Amino acid sequence: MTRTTQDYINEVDKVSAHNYHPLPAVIVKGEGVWVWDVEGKKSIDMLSAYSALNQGHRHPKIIAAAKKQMDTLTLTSRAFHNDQMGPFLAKLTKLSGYDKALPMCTGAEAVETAIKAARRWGYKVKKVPDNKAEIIVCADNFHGRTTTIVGFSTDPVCNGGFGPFTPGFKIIPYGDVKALEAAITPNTVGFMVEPIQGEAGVKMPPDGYLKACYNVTKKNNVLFIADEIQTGLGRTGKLFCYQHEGIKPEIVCVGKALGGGLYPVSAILADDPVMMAAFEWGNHGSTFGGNPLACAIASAALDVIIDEKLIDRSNEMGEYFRGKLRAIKSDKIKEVRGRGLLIAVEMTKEAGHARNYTEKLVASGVLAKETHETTIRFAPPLVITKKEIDWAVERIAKVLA
Ligand code: IF1
Repeated sequence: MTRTTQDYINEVDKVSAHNYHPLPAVIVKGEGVWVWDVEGKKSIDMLSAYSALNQGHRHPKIIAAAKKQMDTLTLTSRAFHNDQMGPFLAKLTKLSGYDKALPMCTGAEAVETAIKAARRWGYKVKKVPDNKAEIIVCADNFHGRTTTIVGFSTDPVCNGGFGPFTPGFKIIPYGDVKALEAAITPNTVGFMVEPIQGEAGVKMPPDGYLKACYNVTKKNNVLFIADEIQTGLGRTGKLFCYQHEGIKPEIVCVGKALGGGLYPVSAILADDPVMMAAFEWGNHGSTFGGNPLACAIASAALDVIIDEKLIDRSNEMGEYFRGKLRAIKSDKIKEVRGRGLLIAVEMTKEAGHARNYTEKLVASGVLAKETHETTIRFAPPLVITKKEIDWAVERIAKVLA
């Protein structure tokens, strides 16, 4: 007997921890912006695995690179060198304009690496007294799920019952430069921020915020740490979202789309004065970080972003998509906002919970995800075409009208 969507969901409910509440689509195949579910239904992917699929599902060049590497060498650990890590990091650092990169696997690991780097730099270079380093973060942040990271989350869903937490973090409101200025002490080593807050609901700070914060950190000898794990690699119409404000953070966290939709690959980027002060032989690493398969995949993932001009596409298609969404006549829509192809439709409070709409969207063939009560996020692969956007908007309009 063929198994239905509900059969799969029932099975997962039985054997998986109940740590997630997925929308009811059981996906079996993906290609470009399209996915097919277990019942053969075709849908357009408007979430892109939270921006990890910027290059689309199973991009042929990335798949080819992965297959080639799988037939050659997959894992050495950092106990030995491999021939893929150097070329990949050379490409990544050249593209981003940083001296060095440190490869890890998940976004949370990159954030943890950035925290370690900032602290070590603080003790060695800024001469902060031992164990006194402070890092400033923003309310409503999302930087990952490790105990240290959820410890400075302001979302009780993320950290409730998981304490005690790592000390050394201060939380200030997002979008408030004065609050940053006031929170800095002689022991502050870093300010970590998402250029646009993804999970908070594609929350965009006031124009000039990043630049003003950057200037404050430079005045006070504090490292600016940009979490570009979601906003980076073309998602917002620049390679990195911070480039919209012409700054150069001391540390950048990248992940998600660096793995080309295939494999978890993350990294931090920094120039020598930070990276060389922070790390020395043996004080950081992982079994899988920088493995040859990851590096071959990530290298191809970067090539696709550049060769297919996905950064420009993100800008162009984002503008087109937002225009189409704004043209939907519905008194339930409060606002359409975003940058590049990181887009949110904010519903009115009266419209009811956004989950009601994402469930209907999924039923109509548009995979999108709500964040919190009133926001629907649309973040398709950057390879999306106008025709595919039109296909989606036709359905979105029906659901949101
Ligand atoms: C989940 C959210 C998105 C991130 C930023 C670090 C990480 C993430 C800015 C950690 C991860 C993911 C994780 C996933 C859901 C998702 C998410 F809704 F939770 F916030 F994208 F919007 N920095 N974001 O967005 O990267 O360790 O996961 O590789 O945890 O439920 P990771």
